[in-house]
Amino acid sequence: MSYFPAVPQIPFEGPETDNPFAFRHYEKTQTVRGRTMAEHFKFACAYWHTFTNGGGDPFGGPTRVYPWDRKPDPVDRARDKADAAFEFMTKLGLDWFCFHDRDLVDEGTTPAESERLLAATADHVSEHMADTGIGLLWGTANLFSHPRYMNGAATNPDFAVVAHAAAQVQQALDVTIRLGGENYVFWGGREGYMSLLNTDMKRELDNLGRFLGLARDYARAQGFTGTFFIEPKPCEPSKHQYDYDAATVVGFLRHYGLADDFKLNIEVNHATLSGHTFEHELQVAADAGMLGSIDANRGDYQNGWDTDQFPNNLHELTEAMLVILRAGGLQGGGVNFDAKLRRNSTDLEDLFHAHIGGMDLFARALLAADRILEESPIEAMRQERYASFDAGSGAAFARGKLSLSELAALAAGEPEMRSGKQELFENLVNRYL
Ligand code: XUL
Ligand code: CO
Repeated sequence: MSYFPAVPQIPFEGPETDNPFAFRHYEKTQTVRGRTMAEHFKFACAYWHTFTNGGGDPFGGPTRVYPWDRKPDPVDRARDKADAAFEFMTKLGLDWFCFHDRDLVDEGTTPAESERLLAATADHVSEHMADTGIGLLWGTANLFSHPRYMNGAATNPDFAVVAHAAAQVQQALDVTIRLGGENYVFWGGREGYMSLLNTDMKRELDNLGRFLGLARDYARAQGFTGTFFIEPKPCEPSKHQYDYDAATVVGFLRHYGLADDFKLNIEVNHATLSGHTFEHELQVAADAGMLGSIDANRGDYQNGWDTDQFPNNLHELTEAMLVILRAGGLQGGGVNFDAKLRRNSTDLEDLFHAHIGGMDLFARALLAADRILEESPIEAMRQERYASFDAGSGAAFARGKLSLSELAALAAGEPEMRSGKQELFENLVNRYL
Protein backbone atom coordinates (compact mmCIF):
# COMPACT_ATOMS: atom_id res chain seq x y z
CA MET A 1 0.00 0.00 0.00
CA SER A 2 1.13 3.53 -0.78
CA TYR A 3 0.67 6.46 1.61
CA PHE A 4 1.57 9.04 -1.03
CA PRO A 5 0.07 7.61 -4.24
CA ALA A 6 -0.26 11.01 -5.92
CA VAL A 7 3.44 11.88 -5.51
CA PRO A 8 6.01 10.43 -7.92
CA GLN A 9 9.72 9.92 -7.36
CA ILE A 10 11.07 13.49 -7.17
CA PRO A 11 13.45 14.13 -10.09
CA PHE A 12 16.04 16.86 -10.63
CA GLU A 13 14.75 19.05 -13.48
CA GLY A 14 16.86 22.20 -13.16
CA PRO A 15 16.11 25.84 -12.34
CA GLU A 16 13.70 26.42 -15.23
CA THR A 17 11.18 23.73 -14.36
CA ASP A 18 7.61 24.61 -13.37
CA ASN A 19 7.06 21.22 -11.76
CA PRO A 20 6.56 21.70 -7.99
CA PHE A 21 7.44 18.02 -7.45
CA ALA A 22 10.96 18.38 -8.87
CA PHE A 23 14.29 19.67 -7.60
CA ARG A 24 15.48 22.82 -9.27
CA HIS A 25 18.95 22.97 -7.68
CA TYR A 26 19.60 19.84 -5.61
CA GLU A 27 21.20 17.32 -7.92
CA LYS A 28 22.40 14.48 -5.77
CA THR A 29 25.33 13.48 -7.91
CA GLN A 30 26.58 16.96 -8.83
CA THR A 31 30.13 17.46 -7.57
CA VAL A 32 31.13 20.59 -5.69
CA ARG A 33 34.65 20.91 -4.26
CA GLY A 34 35.33 17.24 -4.92
CA ARG A 35 32.23 15.87 -3.18
CA THR A 36 28.72 15.18 -4.39
CA MET A 37 25.85 17.24 -3.05
CA ALA A 38 24.56 14.11 -1.32
CA GLU A 39 27.91 13.76 0.49
CA HIS A 40 28.07 17.43 1.46
CA PHE A 41 24.67 17.40 3.10
CA LYS A 42 23.66 13.89 4.16
CA PHE A 43 20.06 15.18 4.27
CA ALA A 44 18.02 13.50 6.97
CA CYS A 45 14.32 13.33 7.71
CA ALA A 46 13.26 14.03 11.30
CA TYR A 47 10.85 11.28 12.25
CA TRP A 48 9.16 13.40 14.92
CA HIS A 49 8.10 16.40 12.88
CA THR A 50 7.32 14.56 9.67
CA PHE A 51 5.58 11.43 10.89
CA THR A 52 4.37 12.04 14.44
CA ASN A 53 3.51 15.73 14.62
CA GLY A 54 -0.07 16.35 13.54
CA GLY A 55 0.09 20.10 14.09
CA GLY A 56 -1.08 20.39 17.69
CA ASP A 57 -0.10 23.54 19.59
CA PRO A 58 -0.91 24.92 23.07
CA PHE A 59 -4.20 26.30 21.72
CA GLY A 60 -5.58 23.35 19.83
CA GLY A 61 -5.17 19.75 18.82
CA PRO A 62 -3.73 18.25 15.65
CA THR A 63 -5.02 19.41 12.28
CA ARG A 64 -3.57 16.43 10.41
CA VAL A 65 -4.66 12.89 11.22
CA TYR A 66 -2.08 10.73 9.54
CA PRO A 67 -3.27 7.56 7.82
CA TRP A 68 -0.37 5.62 9.35
CA ASP A 69 -1.48 6.60 12.85
CA ARG A 70 -4.83 4.79 13.08
CA LYS A 71 -4.40 1.22 14.33
CA PRO A 72 -4.96 0.51 18.03
CA ASP A 73 -1.90 -1.70 18.60
CA PRO A 74 1.29 0.38 19.11
CA VAL A 75 3.58 -1.92 17.11
CA ASP A 76 1.10 -2.11 14.22
CA ARG A 77 0.99 1.68 14.19
CA ALA A 78 4.78 1.89 14.41
CA ARG A 79 5.12 -0.42 11.42
CA ASP A 80 2.67 1.62 9.37
CA LYS A 81 4.56 4.74 10.29
CA ALA A 82 7.83 3.16 9.17
CA ASP A 83 6.20 2.10 5.88
CA ALA A 84 5.10 5.69 5.28
CA ALA A 85 8.47 7.09 6.35
CA PHE A 86 10.49 4.90 4.01
CA GLU A 87 8.14 5.54 1.09
CA PHE A 88 8.47 9.27 1.74
CA MET A 89 12.26 9.24 2.07
CA THR A 90 12.70 7.05 -0.98
CA LYS A 91 10.55 9.33 -3.14
CA LEU A 92 12.53 12.37 -2.02
CA GLY A 93 15.95 10.73 -2.25
CA LEU A 94 16.59 11.39 1.45
CA ASP A 95 19.34 8.95 2.41
CA TRP A 96 19.17 9.41 6.19
CA PHE A 97 16.74 9.72 9.07
CA CYS A 98 16.81 10.63 12.76
CA PHE A 99 14.49 9.66 15.61
CA HIS A 100 13.75 9.82 19.31
CA ASP A 101 12.93 6.44 20.84
CA ARG A 102 9.32 7.59 21.36
CA ASP A 103 8.92 8.63 17.71
CA LEU A 104 9.55 5.09 16.58
CA VAL A 105 6.92 3.60 18.87
CA ASP A 106 4.97 4.53 22.00
CA GLU A 107 6.49 4.15 25.44
CA GLY A 108 5.40 1.02 27.35
CA THR A 109 4.10 1.04 30.90
CA THR A 110 7.44 -0.30 32.22
CA PRO A 111 11.04 -0.02 30.93
CA ALA A 112 10.89 -3.73 30.03
CA GLU A 113 7.77 -3.24 27.92
CA SER A 114 9.29 -0.18 26.23
CA GLU A 115 12.30 -2.29 25.34
CA ARG A 116 10.08 -4.97 23.80
CA LEU A 117 8.13 -2.40 21.76
CA LEU A 118 11.34 -0.79 20.52
CA ALA A 119 12.87 -4.10 19.53
CA ALA A 120 9.75 -5.19 17.62
CA THR A 121 9.70 -1.88 15.74
CA ALA A 122 13.44 -2.01 15.03
CA ASP A 123 12.99 -5.37 13.32
CA HIS A 124 10.65 -3.78 10.82
CA VAL A 125 12.70 -0.59 10.39
CA SER A 126 15.87 -2.54 9.74
CA GLU A 127 14.18 -4.43 6.91
CA HIS A 128 13.28 -1.13 5.27
CA MET A 129 16.84 0.11 5.77
CA ALA A 130 18.23 -2.98 4.10
CA ASP A 131 15.78 -2.68 1.19
CA THR A 132 16.35 1.04 0.56
CA GLY A 133 19.94 1.69 1.69
CA ILE A 134 18.64 4.56 3.85
CA GLY A 135 20.83 5.01 6.95
CA LEU A 136 20.33 6.23 10.49
CA LEU A 137 22.12 9.56 10.92
CA TRP A 138 21.39 9.65 14.63
CA GLY A 139 19.13 8.37 17.35
CA THR A 140 18.23 10.02 20.62
CA ALA A 141 16.06 9.52 23.70
CA ASN A 142 13.07 11.72 24.40
CA LEU A 143 13.87 12.76 27.97
CA PHE A 144 11.47 15.70 28.04
CA SER A 145 7.87 14.72 27.18
CA HIS A 146 6.97 12.33 29.99
CA PRO A 147 5.75 14.07 33.18
CA ARG A 148 8.43 12.25 35.23
CA TYR A 149 11.00 14.54 33.59
CA MET A 150 9.30 17.78 34.61
CA ASN A 151 12.28 18.61 36.89
CA GLY A 152 14.88 17.34 34.44
CA ALA A 153 16.26 13.97 33.40
CA ALA A 154 19.99 13.56 34.15
CA THR A 155 19.82 16.79 36.18
CA ASN A 156 16.73 15.81 38.15
CA PRO A 157 17.05 16.39 41.92
CA ASP A 158 15.48 12.94 42.45
CA PHE A 159 17.86 10.01 41.90
CA ALA A 160 14.94 7.71 40.99
CA VAL A 161 14.26 9.83 37.90
CA VAL A 162 17.94 9.85 36.93
CA ALA A 163 17.84 6.05 36.99
CA HIS A 164 14.79 6.07 34.72
CA ALA A 165 16.61 8.37 32.31
CA ALA A 166 19.52 5.92 32.31
CA ALA A 167 17.20 3.02 31.43
CA GLN A 168 15.81 5.04 28.56
CA VAL A 169 19.19 6.19 27.23
CA GLN A 170 20.54 2.65 27.41
CA GLN A 171 17.64 1.37 25.30
CA ALA A 172 17.91 4.27 22.85
CA LEU A 173 21.62 3.55 22.47
CA ASP A 174 20.89 -0.15 21.93
CA VAL A 175 18.40 0.55 19.16
CA THR A 176 20.68 3.17 17.57
CA ILE A 177 23.57 0.71 17.54
CA ARG A 178 21.38 -2.11 16.29
CA LEU A 179 20.25 0.03 13.33
CA GLY A 180 23.84 1.02 12.54
CA GLY A 181 23.34 4.64 13.66
CA GLU A 182 26.28 6.86 12.71
CA ASN A 183 25.81 9.22 15.67
CA TYR A 184 23.85 9.68 18.88
CA VAL A 185 22.37 13.00 20.04
CA PHE A 186 21.68 14.50 23.45
CA TRP A 187 19.35 17.45 23.49
CA GLY A 188 18.80 18.43 27.10
CA GLY A 189 15.20 19.53 26.79
CA ARG A 190 14.59 19.74 30.51
CA GLU A 191 18.21 19.88 31.66
CA GLY A 192 18.08 23.35 33.11
CA TYR A 193 16.07 25.25 35.65
CA MET A 194 12.98 27.37 36.02
CA SER A 195 14.07 29.07 39.28
CA LEU A 196 17.51 29.29 40.89
CA LEU A 197 15.80 29.50 44.29
CA ASN A 198 15.15 25.75 44.32
CA THR A 199 18.16 24.71 42.19
CA ASP A 200 21.66 23.53 43.08
CA MET A 201 23.18 24.29 39.70
CA LYS A 202 26.65 22.88 40.43
CA ARG A 203 25.23 19.58 41.58
CA GLU A 204 22.95 19.29 38.55
CA LEU A 205 25.78 20.05 36.12
CA ASP A 206 28.08 17.55 37.83
CA ASN A 207 25.37 14.92 37.50
CA LEU A 208 24.86 15.77 33.83
CA GLY A 209 28.58 15.50 33.10
CA ARG A 210 28.76 12.16 34.92
CA PHE A 211 25.64 10.83 33.18
CA LEU A 212 26.97 11.64 29.71
CA GLY A 213 30.26 9.93 30.53
CA LEU A 214 28.38 6.79 31.62
CA ALA A 215 26.36 6.79 28.40
CA ARG A 216 29.53 7.15 26.34
CA ASP A 217 31.25 4.31 28.24
CA TYR A 218 28.23 2.04 27.80
CA ALA A 219 27.96 2.71 24.06
CA ARG A 220 31.67 2.26 23.48
CA ALA A 221 31.54 -1.07 25.36
CA GLN A 222 28.79 -2.15 22.95
CA GLY A 223 31.06 -1.35 20.02
CA PHE A 224 29.58 2.04 19.05
CA THR A 225 32.26 3.95 17.14
CA GLY A 226 30.15 6.95 16.10
CA THR A 227 30.11 10.44 17.51
CA PHE A 228 27.96 11.79 20.33
CA PHE A 229 26.46 15.19 19.68
CA ILE A 230 25.16 17.77 22.13
CA GLU A 231 22.57 20.12 20.70
CA PRO A 232 22.71 23.56 22.34
CA LYS A 233 19.54 25.52 23.08
CA PRO A 234 19.19 28.44 25.48
CA CYS A 235 15.61 28.15 26.73
CA GLU A 236 12.28 26.47 25.99
CA PRO A 237 11.11 24.33 27.66
CA SER A 238 13.31 25.34 30.64
CA LYS A 239 13.75 29.01 31.39
CA HIS A 240 17.52 28.50 31.36
CA GLN A 241 18.91 25.38 29.74
CA TYR A 242 22.40 24.23 30.64
CA ASP A 243 23.36 23.69 26.99
CA TYR A 244 22.73 27.38 26.34
CA ASP A 245 24.83 27.88 23.22
CA ALA A 246 27.85 26.48 21.41
CA ALA A 247 30.44 28.25 23.55
CA THR A 248 28.78 27.04 26.75
CA VAL A 249 28.68 23.45 25.48
CA VAL A 250 32.32 23.49 24.32
CA GLY A 251 33.36 24.63 27.80
CA PHE A 252 31.13 22.03 29.45
CA LEU A 253 32.50 19.17 27.32
CA ARG A 254 36.09 20.16 28.07
CA HIS A 255 35.42 20.58 31.78
CA TYR A 256 33.86 17.12 32.14
CA GLY A 257 36.38 15.25 29.98
CA LEU A 258 33.94 14.58 27.14
CA ALA A 259 35.62 16.55 24.35
CA ASP A 260 37.15 13.53 22.60
CA ASP A 261 33.85 11.74 22.04
CA PHE A 262 31.33 14.56 21.73
CA LYS A 263 30.80 17.20 19.09
CA LEU A 264 28.01 19.72 18.50
CA ASN A 265 24.75 19.54 16.62
CA ILE A 266 23.91 23.16 15.79
CA GLU A 267 20.29 24.05 15.17
CA VAL A 268 19.42 27.26 13.34
CA ASN A 269 16.47 28.32 15.48
CA HIS A 270 18.30 27.45 18.72
CA ALA A 271 21.15 29.69 17.61
CA THR A 272 18.87 32.63 16.99
CA LEU A 273 17.04 32.08 20.30
CA SER A 274 20.37 32.35 22.11
CA GLY A 275 20.89 35.80 20.60
CA HIS A 276 23.48 34.67 18.07
CA THR A 277 23.37 34.03 14.36
CA PHE A 278 23.44 30.47 13.05
CA GLU A 279 26.81 31.16 11.44
CA HIS A 280 28.23 32.41 14.74
CA GLU A 281 27.28 29.14 16.41
CA LEU A 282 28.75 27.14 13.53
CA GLN A 283 31.97 29.14 13.75
CA VAL A 284 32.31 28.59 17.51
CA ALA A 285 31.86 24.84 17.02
CA ALA A 286 34.23 24.76 14.03
CA ASP A 287 36.95 26.70 15.84
CA ALA A 288 36.76 24.16 18.69
CA GLY A 289 37.08 21.30 16.17
CA MET A 290 33.58 20.21 17.14
CA LEU A 291 31.31 21.04 14.20
CA GLY A 292 29.51 17.71 13.96
CA SER A 293 26.04 18.12 12.51
CA ILE A 294 23.22 20.58 11.95
CA ASP A 295 19.49 20.68 12.57
CA ALA A 296 18.10 22.69 9.68
CA ASN A 297 15.16 25.01 10.21
CA ARG A 298 14.57 28.70 10.91
CA GLY A 299 12.77 30.91 13.37
CA ASP A 300 10.48 33.84 12.78
CA TYR A 301 11.79 37.37 13.33
CA GLN A 302 8.43 38.59 14.59
CA ASN A 303 8.27 36.23 17.53
CA GLY A 304 10.66 34.68 19.98
CA TRP A 305 10.05 30.98 20.16
CA ASP A 306 11.19 27.82 18.45
CA THR A 307 8.92 27.84 15.40
CA ASP A 308 10.95 25.18 13.54
CA GLN A 309 10.02 26.40 10.07
CA PHE A 310 11.66 24.95 7.00
CA PRO A 311 14.71 26.87 5.74
CA ASN A 312 13.78 29.69 3.40
CA ASN A 313 16.44 32.37 3.57
CA LEU A 314 19.11 32.04 0.89
CA HIS A 315 21.24 34.89 2.15
CA GLU A 316 21.53 33.55 5.69
CA LEU A 317 22.08 30.00 4.55
CA THR A 318 24.84 31.08 2.17
CA GLU A 319 26.69 32.78 5.04
CA ALA A 320 26.30 29.54 7.02
CA MET A 321 27.59 27.44 4.12
CA LEU A 322 30.65 29.71 3.94
CA VAL A 323 31.47 28.74 7.53
CA ILE A 324 30.80 25.04 6.89
CA LEU A 325 32.92 24.94 3.72
CA ARG A 326 35.79 26.83 5.34
CA ALA A 327 35.66 24.33 8.22
CA GLY A 328 36.03 21.46 5.74
CA GLY A 329 32.44 20.25 6.21
CA LEU A 330 30.50 18.58 9.00
CA GLN A 331 32.31 15.97 11.07
CA GLY A 332 30.31 12.78 10.84
CA GLY A 333 26.87 14.38 10.86
CA GLY A 334 24.61 15.84 8.22
CA VAL A 335 21.67 18.16 7.65
CA ASN A 336 18.66 16.97 9.61
CA PHE A 337 15.41 18.77 8.82
CA ASP A 338 14.28 19.44 12.37
CA ALA A 339 11.44 21.45 10.86
CA LYS A 340 7.70 21.12 10.72
CA LEU A 341 4.81 22.13 8.52
CA ARG A 342 2.73 25.10 9.63
CA ARG A 343 -0.39 23.99 11.47
CA ASN A 344 -2.65 24.99 8.58
CA SER A 345 -0.60 23.10 5.97
CA THR A 346 -2.81 20.07 6.01
CA ASP A 347 -2.21 18.21 2.73
CA LEU A 348 0.08 15.18 2.90
CA GLU A 349 1.90 16.49 -0.15
CA ASP A 350 2.87 19.62 1.82
CA LEU A 351 5.49 17.40 3.49
CA PHE A 352 7.11 17.05 0.06
CA HIS A 353 6.98 20.75 -0.78
CA ALA A 354 8.64 21.55 2.55
CA HIS A 355 11.54 19.16 2.07
CA ILE A 356 12.02 19.94 -1.63
CA GLY A 357 12.25 23.63 -0.75
CA GLY A 358 14.74 23.00 2.05
CA MET A 359 16.97 20.75 -0.03
CA ASP A 360 16.95 23.11 -2.99
CA LEU A 361 17.83 26.05 -0.76
CA PHE A 362 20.82 24.22 0.71
CA ALA A 363 21.97 23.35 -2.80
CA ARG A 364 21.74 27.00 -3.89
CA ALA A 365 23.59 28.11 -0.76
CA LEU A 366 26.33 25.55 -1.38
CA LEU A 367 26.78 26.64 -4.99
CA ALA A 368 26.83 30.32 -4.04
CA ALA A 369 29.25 29.80 -1.16
CA ASP A 370 31.55 27.77 -3.36
CA ARG A 371 31.67 30.53 -5.97
CA ILE A 372 32.23 33.20 -3.32
CA LEU A 373 35.23 31.26 -2.01
CA GLU A 374 36.59 30.39 -5.45
CA GLU A 375 35.86 33.46 -7.56
CA SER A 376 35.53 36.45 -5.27
CA PRO A 377 38.37 38.23 -3.47
CA ILE A 378 36.65 37.67 -0.11
CA GLU A 379 39.11 35.12 1.32
CA ALA A 380 42.11 37.17 0.26
CA MET A 381 40.56 40.33 1.70
CA ARG A 382 39.91 38.64 5.02
CA GLN A 383 43.44 37.27 5.20
CA GLU A 384 44.87 40.63 4.28
CA ARG A 385 43.26 42.21 7.36
CA TYR A 386 45.50 39.99 9.51
CA ALA A 387 48.61 40.11 7.35
CA SER A 388 50.57 42.02 10.01
CA PHE A 389 50.64 38.80 12.07
CA ASP A 390 52.17 36.80 9.21
CA ALA A 391 55.70 38.21 9.32
CA GLY A 392 58.16 40.06 11.51
CA SER A 393 57.21 41.04 15.06
CA GLY A 394 53.54 40.24 14.46
CA ALA A 395 54.45 36.64 13.64
CA ALA A 396 56.75 36.48 16.69
CA PHE A 397 53.82 37.63 18.87
CA ALA A 398 51.52 35.05 17.25
CA ARG A 399 54.05 32.31 18.06
CA GLY A 400 54.12 33.43 21.71
CA LYS A 401 57.70 34.77 21.45
CA LEU A 402 57.10 38.28 22.81
CA SER A 403 56.68 39.38 26.42
CA LEU A 404 54.25 42.17 27.23
CA SER A 405 57.20 44.60 27.60
CA GLU A 406 58.68 43.59 24.25
CA LEU A 407 55.28 44.04 22.68
CA ALA A 408 54.79 47.39 24.38
CA ALA A 409 58.17 48.62 23.16
CA LEU A 410 56.97 48.17 19.58
CA ALA A 411 54.24 50.79 19.98
CA ALA A 412 55.31 53.67 17.73
CA GLY A 413 53.21 56.51 16.34
CA GLU A 414 49.46 56.32 15.80
CA PRO A 415 48.59 53.26 13.63
CA GLU A 416 47.16 54.07 10.22
CA MET A 417 43.34 53.78 10.02
CA ARG A 418 42.38 50.58 8.18
CA SER A 419 38.79 50.19 7.05
CA GLY A 420 36.91 47.01 7.95
CA LYS A 421 35.09 47.33 4.60
CA GLN A 422 31.97 45.55 5.84
CA GLU A 423 29.78 46.95 3.06
CA LEU A 424 32.18 45.71 0.39
CA PHE A 425 32.22 42.25 1.96
CA GLU A 426 28.41 42.27 1.98
CA ASN A 427 28.28 43.34 -1.65
CA LEU A 428 30.60 40.52 -2.62
CA VAL A 429 28.30 37.95 -1.02
CA ASN A 430 25.18 39.47 -2.60
CA ARG A 431 26.75 39.32 -6.03
CA TYR A 432 26.58 35.52 -5.97
CA LEU A 433 23.02 35.07 -4.71
C1 XUL B 1 14.00 20.66 20.21
C2 XUL B 1 14.89 19.94 19.29
C3 XUL B 1 14.88 18.45 19.39
C4 XUL B 1 16.21 17.82 19.18
C5 XUL B 1 16.25 16.34 19.42
O1 XUL B 1 14.04 22.02 20.09
O2 XUL B 1 15.57 20.53 18.48
O3 XUL B 1 13.94 17.96 18.51
O4 XUL B 1 16.68 18.04 17.88
O5 XUL B 1 15.81 16.01 20.70
CO1 CO C 1 16.84 19.89 16.99
